[in-house]
Amino acid sequence: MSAGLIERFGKGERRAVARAISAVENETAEAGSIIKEIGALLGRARVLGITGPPGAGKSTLTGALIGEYLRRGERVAVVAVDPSSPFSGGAILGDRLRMGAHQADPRVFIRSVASRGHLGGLSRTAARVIDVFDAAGYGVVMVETVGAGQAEVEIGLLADTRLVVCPPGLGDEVQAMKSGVFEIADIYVVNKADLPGADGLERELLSMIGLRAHGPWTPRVVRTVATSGEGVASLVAAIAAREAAGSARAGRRERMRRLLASGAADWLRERIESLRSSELERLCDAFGEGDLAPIEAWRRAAALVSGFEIED
Ligand SMILES: Nc1nc2c(ncn2[C@@H]2O[C@H](COP(=O)(O)OP(=O)(O)O)[C@@H](O)[C@H]2O)c(=O)[nH]1
Ligand SMILES: [Mg+2]
Repeated sequence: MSAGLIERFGKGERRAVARAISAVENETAEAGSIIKEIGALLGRARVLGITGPPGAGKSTLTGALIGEYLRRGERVAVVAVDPSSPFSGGAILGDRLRMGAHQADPRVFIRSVASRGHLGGLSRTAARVIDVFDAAGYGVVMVETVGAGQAEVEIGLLADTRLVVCPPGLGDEVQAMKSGVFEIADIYVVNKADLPGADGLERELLSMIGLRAHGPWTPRVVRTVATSGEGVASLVAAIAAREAAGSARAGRRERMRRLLASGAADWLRERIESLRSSELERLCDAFGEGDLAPIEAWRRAAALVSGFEIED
């Protein structure tokens, strides 16, 4: 199948795209050659992460964003990460209906990925699926995940721009948003802005943003009514501003860097926690006594368990 894959991608053959996705998702024998073959085509897509509590309107908003990007001449792919069992397609079916208006459009590709069965590997699988869409010429790839779990943290690593969708009326949940994965937001979307409480929520989010230190990008708040499309053009403008600010420009290599950093950190933690060696015990003691600067202790621990001397 991989013979002529690039050609078939070029012709917009959906079956070739679907088959390549299944191969990388299931890590079949041909996955490796597909990944190699598409290597030269990568790095053009912008990846949007869309997360938020169930019922926030993520799928409706994703559908509205698809429409807006199509109007701007883009081809759009969606990766819907279903948190429920891979055997119950209900949630996926509902989401497909909500994005349904675009389902038949040849410039749109919607794909569901089960989050179960990929323990610890969801981000890697999703990264490969994103690569296939990228190679196939989808300029915008949206990844929808639900809730505030590990999946969101992992997907957050993959997205160039992270949207957190929050509807009014959550009350205490806004407090919860102040910690945890909601801190990954580049743009807060106050969806269901047609409902009471949107003003208050927007003010709360703005003051929350004002209280925190930021890097080069200060998160924005955008109000939308996904069901009518109101505010969706402004949201796309905010996403474009974020992309133009350079914070998201590094694209795929930055995604890979974040994935590497996250995987390496997990690997190091596991090794340091499990290794029993007298040298490491001495290091723990010295660290506990305050004899070592933290950074020096970290460097030594990393060097000890990885077996390599770490250069300055
Ligand atoms: N009033 C109102 N309802 C909305 C809006 N956006 C989505 N909904 C409704 O909220 C419900 C959940 O939407 P859905 O997109 O499935 O949310 P998800 O679980 O976050 O993907 C559906 O009944 C939508 O029609 C909005 O802006 N205003
Ligand atoms: Mg949904």
